[in-house]
Amino acid sequence: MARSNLFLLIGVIAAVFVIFLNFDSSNIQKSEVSETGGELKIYNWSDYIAEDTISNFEAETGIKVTYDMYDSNEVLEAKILAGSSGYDLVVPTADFLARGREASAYQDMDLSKIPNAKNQNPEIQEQADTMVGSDSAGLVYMWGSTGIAYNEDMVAERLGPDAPTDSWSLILDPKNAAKLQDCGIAILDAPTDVLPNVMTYLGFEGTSMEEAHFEAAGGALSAIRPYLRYINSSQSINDIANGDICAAIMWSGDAFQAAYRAEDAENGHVIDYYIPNEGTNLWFDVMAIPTGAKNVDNAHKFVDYMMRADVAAENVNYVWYASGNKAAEEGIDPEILSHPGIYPTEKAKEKLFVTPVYDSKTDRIVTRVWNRFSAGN
Ligand code: N2P
Repeated sequence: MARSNLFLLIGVIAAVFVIFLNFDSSNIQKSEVSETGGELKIYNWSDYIAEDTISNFEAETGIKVTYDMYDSNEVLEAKILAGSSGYDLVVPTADFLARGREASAYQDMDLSKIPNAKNQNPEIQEQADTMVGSDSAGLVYMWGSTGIAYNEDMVAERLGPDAPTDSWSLILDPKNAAKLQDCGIAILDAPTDVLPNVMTYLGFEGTSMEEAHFEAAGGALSAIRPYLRYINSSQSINDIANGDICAAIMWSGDAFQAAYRAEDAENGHVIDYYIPNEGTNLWFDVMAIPTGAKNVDNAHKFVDYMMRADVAAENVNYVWYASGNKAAEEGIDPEILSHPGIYPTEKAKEKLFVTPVYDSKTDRIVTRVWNRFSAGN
């Protein structure tokens, strides 16, 4: 074959190959799009969903989920208020959702696209809606309390049989904190959950927005600051389960997850949780869609999936928080449903309150008091 013909042949073969490749890859892309059903970017609390919920949702819908986690409303709020967080679905606590909506950082949820919204517990949903000032801001995922988790043996060894394992004083009284220092005390890094409860311990209303009450709460926290191992909202689950800390201000479900992890590991640590008799705050975490979300339809599909009774029950059975979903109750482990630390009794409810929506002035006070305490000043 003449050299020029050989080049021509190679050129033709290369061109056919390139056309074939392009044709092939465009086909692959097309079939991926139709198979995947697009994307969804979720930002949720850590330790807040069953292990297989996301993969089951992906398998069922073909939607590709990116799932990131946070452990603080403040971190979520900073991202959402900065705009273009990139998330399609997030789970703020109702007071933070209310503030975010005031700043137009969230869009309405279209409940007509969520048939399983019918499964919601109207009493729970109404409390969140009232706080947020809208009935289409989102659906309550889970709710719970803030209380104290402790290691039965370690605390009894240090404080004796009369340890006040029904009061905030177990941690907030400096005399007790000093005795528990060596086995480790942790506190949630959650000013809007901790400060109001310190106020109830001091005899003020947990719903107070008075500067002097926040200052007093900050002072009480500073008095125990030297005895604290750390201030963090996600580390204490494993640490208390492993016996690395012995008492912690924690959220209800996290404390029960810790108790369960210890039991599972058969490491001999018995972890208990109580709602202090001075009272505590109940909170409601709401699935909500930020303004500017790119995959709004998929966010609705995901919320609808999460609202299915069986899916909601599986999540509760895994994370040990109370569900916003009434229909799920049939599938929830009876031990969880009847546990007063998870679903508080009517009597306990008398002492419970919900942290109010702080205006910007109160928010500044909270931030100042909290920063001073966490810095150890
Ligand atoms: C889950 C924490 C949940 C909630 N680890 C606090 N609102």
